[in-house]
Amino acid sequence: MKNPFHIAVLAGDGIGREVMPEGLRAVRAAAERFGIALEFHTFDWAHCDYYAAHGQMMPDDWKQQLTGMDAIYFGAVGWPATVADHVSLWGSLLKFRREFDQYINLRPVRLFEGVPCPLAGKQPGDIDYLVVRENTEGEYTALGGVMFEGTEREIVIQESVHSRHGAERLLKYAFELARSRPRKHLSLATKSNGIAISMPWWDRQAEAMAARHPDVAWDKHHIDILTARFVLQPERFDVVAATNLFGDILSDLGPATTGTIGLAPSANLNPERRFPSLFEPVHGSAPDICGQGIANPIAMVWSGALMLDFLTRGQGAGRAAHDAILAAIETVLREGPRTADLGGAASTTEIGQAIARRIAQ
Ligand code: GGG
Repeated sequence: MKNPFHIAVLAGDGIGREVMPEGLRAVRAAAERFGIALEFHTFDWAHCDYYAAHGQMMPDDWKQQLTGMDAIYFGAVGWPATVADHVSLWGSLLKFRREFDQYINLRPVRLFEGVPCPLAGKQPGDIDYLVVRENTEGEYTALGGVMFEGTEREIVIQESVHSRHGAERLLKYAFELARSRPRKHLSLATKSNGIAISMPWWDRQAEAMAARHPDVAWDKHHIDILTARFVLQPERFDVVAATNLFGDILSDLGPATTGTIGLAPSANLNPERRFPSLFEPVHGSAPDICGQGIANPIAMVWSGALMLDFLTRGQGAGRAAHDAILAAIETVLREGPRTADLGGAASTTEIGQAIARRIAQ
């Protein structure tokens, strides 16, 4: 095991700054208990205040500054009152994902005991799946343009990009992940009846990958009915593979069906470890609740658990640290305290402290 692991800490905007201390508290507690040496490096950029001062989200040498880091622990980005959302996102998070080739965005969705489920009749165990989102191409591009701008003839074109390399590596990761799980099932998000070039092509890529994984059962769902099935029949899902935009939408919808998006973690992975991977909550900066100290830190904490697991390749101390964090989350969600999104009145700090106490036990 590396000694120490170097972790870049970027809290970002809004509630990212409020949940980050609690994520660090949990990660530190687990690392201490299981003897994992971590060195944290805090960077005060990749947020909209930096943009206001410098006209860009990050310094020109951001990549050099992050070189040598083993992982990036990231809060949230976006402060639309001062910087347009597409500017802050493309100026920070999307740069990390693309330049560090974090082509897998792994987003677990799980209903916990003690959390009221908005879906009628669903129990923990009925909702327990992983969204594997393609993270570097697809519908997230800045390719296109505007013609006849500002006139009645205005035309906007926005391209999507789907490479064979990108689809193959995403599907290979997703099928292998499905193979490693007890149910061995994969669902592909598609829209091949309406998006008549790229989506039939994705279906064919999935068929080819499925032929290489005969032990994995798979099906495909058009994205419209897939969203309905996430709500009506979530127990059908195990691993869900999706393009960038479809995966983004599904990984907000999924956690909403488990009570709150405040629980949802994510891992932006470069599986080959050529570049640092990035771990962040699925939620954004939430300006509507920022400054009140009521944000749920569990997504940030769980993302920290994914980070420790990935750093140590899911083995030994790192796996134990991950499991201890998850066990502490489970206990706090079952017994309380709770933040406002779950009907409680506890502060962000109180939840973080309660989790850290249980990790240390
Ligand atoms: N912590 C995640 C975050 O800040 N998300 C902001 C956002 O808008 N993300 C869009 C995306 O993940 O593609």
